[in-house]
Amino acid sequence: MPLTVLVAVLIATVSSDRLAAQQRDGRRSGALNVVMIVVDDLGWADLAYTGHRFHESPRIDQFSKQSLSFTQAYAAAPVCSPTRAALLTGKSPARLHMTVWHEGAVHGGPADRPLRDALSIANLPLEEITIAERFREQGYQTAHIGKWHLGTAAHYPEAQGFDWNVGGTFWGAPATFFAPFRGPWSASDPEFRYVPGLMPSAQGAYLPDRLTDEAIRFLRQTHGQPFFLNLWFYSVHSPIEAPPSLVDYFRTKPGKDPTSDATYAAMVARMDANVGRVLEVLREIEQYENTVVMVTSDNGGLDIPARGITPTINRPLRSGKGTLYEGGLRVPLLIRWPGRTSEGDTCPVPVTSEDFYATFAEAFEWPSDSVERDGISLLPLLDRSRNKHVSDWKRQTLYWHFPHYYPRMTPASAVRDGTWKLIHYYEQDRVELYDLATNPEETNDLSDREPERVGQLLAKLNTWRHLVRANAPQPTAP
Ligand SMILES: [Ca+2]
Repeated sequence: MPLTVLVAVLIATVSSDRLAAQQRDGRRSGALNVVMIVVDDLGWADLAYTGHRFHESPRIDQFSKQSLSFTQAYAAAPVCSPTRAALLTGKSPARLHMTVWHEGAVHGGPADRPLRDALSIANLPLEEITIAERFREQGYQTAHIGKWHLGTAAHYPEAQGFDWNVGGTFWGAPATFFAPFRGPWSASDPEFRYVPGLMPSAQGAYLPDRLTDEAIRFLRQTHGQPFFLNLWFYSVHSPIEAPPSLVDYFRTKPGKDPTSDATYAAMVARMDANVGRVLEVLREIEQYENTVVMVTSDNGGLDIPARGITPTINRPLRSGKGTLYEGGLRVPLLIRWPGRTSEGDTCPVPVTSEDFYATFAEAFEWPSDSVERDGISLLPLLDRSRNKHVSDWKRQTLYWHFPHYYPRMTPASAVRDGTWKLIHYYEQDRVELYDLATNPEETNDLSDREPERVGQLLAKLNTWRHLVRANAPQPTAP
């Protein structure tokens, strides 16, 4: 072997040995842990700190006082799977061609409407680079706990960078929130669902409690090695179920608003208590000051009946899950990043779940690659010295693509540019235009009065759809 090659090999060996040693030793200097908590279907106004007057969320409210609260955070999509895929990859659902939830992609949309749903993939491709894979490359222990909903078994969390998977399957919801967490989904869809990895559980144990038990078990065995915990609660998605004593508490709680549901309120409260348990354990293992903690949701609150219960309303925002109105897209987002965010701070800049990959990539110095992604790093907004000065924030435009039917919704895309938002409906090629600065409720369609602005925004939307090669719905064959 020529000497130069030998030297190169030795250097490479030493470097990889050093990396391996660092990984064995555990914590590299300054390596922060990351805990990402996603609450399924949690609405923008569902928490006390975001203004709900009946629900109780003392632990997350307290956490909001220690973190940076984004007041205009958006989900990448108005339904589950696409937002989750965007969150893990930094790509928009349109670019991923994953624009509807898993079962919706498998079964396709309704056949009796003017359009057929656009094609959507049902499984997050293994070639996609996830944040878990990046963390693991850096020697992190990685755990996914809870809802996954990103593909069949070959695409489960274990295939996307997670050492642990408790509870993650291709289903978007459990048959029941009570142990043994299994059974047929419904009379019309008798598929037998289950939540793996939680047995034994006491009869009647409640799912978010058990998932949190497992998250805590993971945290306690990290022993100083950096970790990424992806805790994706099945709460507060349907079936709307909660421990009876807690439901009774809310049923008899004074001041109950007729639009509030006691069982849903109990679901929110118990999820909140479990978020509190995770934060307590982080303190107990002396990692709270060394851990980035995020709390968010994957889409707006469900404001239509599920098994006879209407879980929530997103007022003053319009509509809810499955639509491109603000109620379907806006979500709570809290980030506590030791050394960056300030306690109790708020940030009004619009951000999206597509931004998390780029944020971690910058903060943790992940290797650059040639992958085209959509999000941008939120670090300038997090840094305490700069988050009051967002005038240098360059991004003005956000896009959504939901070319599918959903109750109250026909296939559509949307663009937000500054404070203006245009929604384009494929049926009848129709648009709506709102000024969110003066009308965040989206009740005053200005498209007839602002034809020039409509033209500009539609051109932007069309350019973007072309750029990401978005799949469009097609006319139903005669
Ligand atoms: Ca969801």
